[in-house]
Amino acid sequence: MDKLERYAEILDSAALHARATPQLTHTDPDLSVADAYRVQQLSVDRRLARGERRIGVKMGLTSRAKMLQVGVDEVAWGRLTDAMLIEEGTAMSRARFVHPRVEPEVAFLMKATLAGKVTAAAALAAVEAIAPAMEIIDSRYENFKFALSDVIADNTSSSGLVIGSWNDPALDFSNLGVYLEIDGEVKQIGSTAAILGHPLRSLVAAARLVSEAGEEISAGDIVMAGGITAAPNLAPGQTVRTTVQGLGSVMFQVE
Ligand code: 0L1
Ligand code: MG
Repeated sequence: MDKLERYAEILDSAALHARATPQLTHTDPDLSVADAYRVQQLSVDRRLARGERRIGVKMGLTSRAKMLQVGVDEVAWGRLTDAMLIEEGTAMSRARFVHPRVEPEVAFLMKATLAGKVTAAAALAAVEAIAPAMEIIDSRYENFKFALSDVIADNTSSSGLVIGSWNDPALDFSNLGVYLEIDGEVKQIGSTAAILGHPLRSLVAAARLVSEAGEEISAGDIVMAGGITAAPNLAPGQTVRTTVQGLGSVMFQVE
């Protein structure tokens, strides 16, 4: 087993058993972004080998605040599988995660292939529908701390997603108000414009980055556009709801 395969096994096992692991860059400070994406691919391959199905991709580090926090000026992406889906209105088990947090997002459902360098108009033409959504991020690293290569290798902390009702993408979704409530109390307020100025820019970036990895976004795929606000911690007993102006609400519970 080579080094990158070993890293993939460590991260996959940490996710599977909900046990935190030390940052890879603590012992391998020169781990490159390219090698980190290879680790991500190898760890997701292990999920697929267990029977999980690829359902799309997620974009991460899409807001200025997150980029500044991690010290980068490029977005990152991760791969989504069906095992990460949490049905809207149901409960997720806190025990399956290391230290989960929730991000309000919007999700795209694709109706056509999107690959390479595309315009925003071409990206929009490939969208079947848009929905209010939440991503559950759960870094597999101790104390939720990582460098860029660490988080990319860790599938950009991707661990769960909840999707609300699908809407016609013809409505202007560039600057919709968003709020995240926990137990009926508003915890975060933002706008879809926090996603790179317009969520379509995230889709354009996704098409480019996924192509650079030799893959594509296909019809039927879900693309999570990226976090809109800071991500609060999740704890058992909470009811979590995100509302996106004009798109509706999406909720889940934590048990
Ligand atoms: O989806 C995201 O923007 C999160 C990317 C990874 C950084 C984090 O875990 O906060
Ligand atoms: Mg996210």
